[in-house]
Amino acid sequence: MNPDHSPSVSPYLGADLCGAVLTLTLQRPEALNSLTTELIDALRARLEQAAADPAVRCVVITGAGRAFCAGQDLKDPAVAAVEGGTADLGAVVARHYKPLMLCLRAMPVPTVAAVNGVAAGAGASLALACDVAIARRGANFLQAFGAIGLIPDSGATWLLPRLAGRARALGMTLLGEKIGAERAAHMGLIWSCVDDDAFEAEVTRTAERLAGLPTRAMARTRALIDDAQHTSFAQALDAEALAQGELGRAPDYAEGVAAFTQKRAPRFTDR
Ligand code: T3D
Repeated sequence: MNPDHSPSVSPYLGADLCGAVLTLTLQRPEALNSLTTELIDALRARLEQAAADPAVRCVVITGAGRAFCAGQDLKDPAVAAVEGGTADLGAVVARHYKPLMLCLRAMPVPTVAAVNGVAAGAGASLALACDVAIARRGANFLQAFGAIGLIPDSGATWLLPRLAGRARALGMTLLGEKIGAERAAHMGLIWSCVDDDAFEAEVTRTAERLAGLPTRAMARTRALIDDAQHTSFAQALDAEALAQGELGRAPDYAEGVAAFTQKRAPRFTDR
């Protein structure tokens, strides 16, 4: 492990750098890794640290124990619904969830959600906001918001229709039924559903493969695909030309072409 990543900013967040892959583990298994405001902020701080560290070329987010993340910790005093309903959830979303999700979507390296178990509420948003989501066959996704009188947040209203379409987004959020990993993969919510005994190896294989790719191009690809959801075809072509111009001047392109012509494996180092 890289010593820079050994001290934890929160006892509830593990950070382990193995090669160029940083694994961040939500560590509140007794509460299904539900998110306190402290844990949300710690996760964002770790992501910011990783974004600035050239040694990190891929980030994996996972959960300890049987759950990935059960969303907001409903017992956290920060969200306590006092009688009369005066909890300021808007402030929690704006001050804690929004910065976390923006940071995650702007990472300069690929992100992987290793969904080891249930991903509910904001926990599902966290998984679905990663670039590649891989789930154990026994995992499931739950839009838990409606059952407690809330709307889907942490980007869920943006992510769900884009990933699965409006009808499925509404079905999932209004009915609030658990979606198993296999169905989630068929719906296009996640990249893949993997048998339990093959899960860890598949996450490692995928993360190491992503870490070996030209990360700057990966991050630009994510941004272009997200932006293209609300631009015209012509605007998308312009944005692609601009990005390709920049990437063509970056060292990874020269390395990629050199490796191809010399029939060797490329060594990408840019970020
Ligand atoms: O600021 C704001 O609040 C707005 C932002 C909201 C974002 C959100 O995420 S809202 C949605 C919050 N999440 C939920 O509503 C999910 C609540 N949890 C569940 O529905 C179920 O726990 C699961 C379906 C996820 C799993 O069910 P199951 O039967 O496998 O486990 P369990 O027995 O319900 O839970 C095990 C323990 O974890 C239990 O504690 P105990 O009784 O053993 O001491 C349970 O209380 C705890 N736990 C589970 N989820 C949460 C939680 N504790 C706090 N907060 C949770 N979200």
